[in-house]
Amino acid sequence: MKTAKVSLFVVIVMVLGMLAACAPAAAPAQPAAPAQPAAPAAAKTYKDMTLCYPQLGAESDWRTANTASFKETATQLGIKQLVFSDAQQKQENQISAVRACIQQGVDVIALPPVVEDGWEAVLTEAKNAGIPVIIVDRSVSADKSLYASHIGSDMVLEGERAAEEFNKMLPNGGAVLELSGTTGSGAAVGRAKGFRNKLNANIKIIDSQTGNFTRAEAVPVMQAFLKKYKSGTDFQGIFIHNDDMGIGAIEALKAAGVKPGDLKIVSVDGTRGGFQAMVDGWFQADVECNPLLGPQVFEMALKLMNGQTIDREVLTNETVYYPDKAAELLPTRKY
Ligand code: GZL
Repeated sequence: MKTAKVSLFVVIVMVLGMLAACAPAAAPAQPAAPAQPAAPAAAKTYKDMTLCYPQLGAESDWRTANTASFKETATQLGIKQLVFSDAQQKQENQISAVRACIQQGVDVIALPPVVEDGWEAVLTEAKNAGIPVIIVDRSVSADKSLYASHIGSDMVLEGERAAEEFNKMLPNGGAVLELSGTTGSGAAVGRAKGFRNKLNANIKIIDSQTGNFTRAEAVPVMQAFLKKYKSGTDFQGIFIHNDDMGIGAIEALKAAGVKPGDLKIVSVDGTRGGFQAMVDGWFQADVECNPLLGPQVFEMALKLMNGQTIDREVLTNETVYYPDKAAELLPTRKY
């Protein structure tokens, strides 16, 4: 019996050995499967967005409409937070507001610069903090590498359009005054440049003073003009860089006995006040400058949050409004 057991054991071992030999060779150890790329992070949405809007001031109806555009759009989109501030037209206040937003770690800064110069340091700080900046409305002179994009009006074109209106209204030439916007602002610099680009040589700009884009500051400037120059004789027209200053100028003109239509006046913005001045015969043209930039800026900001590229320059399409359509359009004006 013992021999049989040994023989059976041997047979079993031989059979197992034969089976093992026939079994396919164990596949060589496979290299570890490459790590699967991590699932892409979920795309950011408006609900994740904290956007900083250090508004430059509240100097005009245009600015009021611009602020409303950002606040209303932020609410409609349901963004996490709109960090809004009013710099009262002081650059140092805007710079402080931007620094506070950098400190807070906002996602995007949308900056409407009160003036063109003096932004390099704070824009560099934002860049070093990894916070993209969109320049809104007026331009800056800082290097383009310091911000992601600029969106706003072509201020030079606005000035050129105003010049073309005077060329049509004063074909035999004449003299005009200029009531300019905030000194050093991209809007005033651009409009003045464009105005001089296209004004016919037979039309002379006999004086230019700033009214800082406000109705209140335009009144004394116009009063001083009227002390120095005789309306209609020394000058036949006025180029005014925004409607608010135009309304201030009208106050001074009325007080001096000037009547609507005595002078050729061209303004900029296309606000309700400007349309009313055209209805009343004071303005012969109003060059559009659109403040309703909120929706586009938030869309650009979300793209930046998701690492998408955006256009480096976005210029708004604008036109020129005239008295013949002003009464009809006035009720439809959004600002
Ligand atoms: C122009 C804007 C100007 C408006 C003024 O884009 O910056 O500032 O023309 C406003 O009405 O005060």
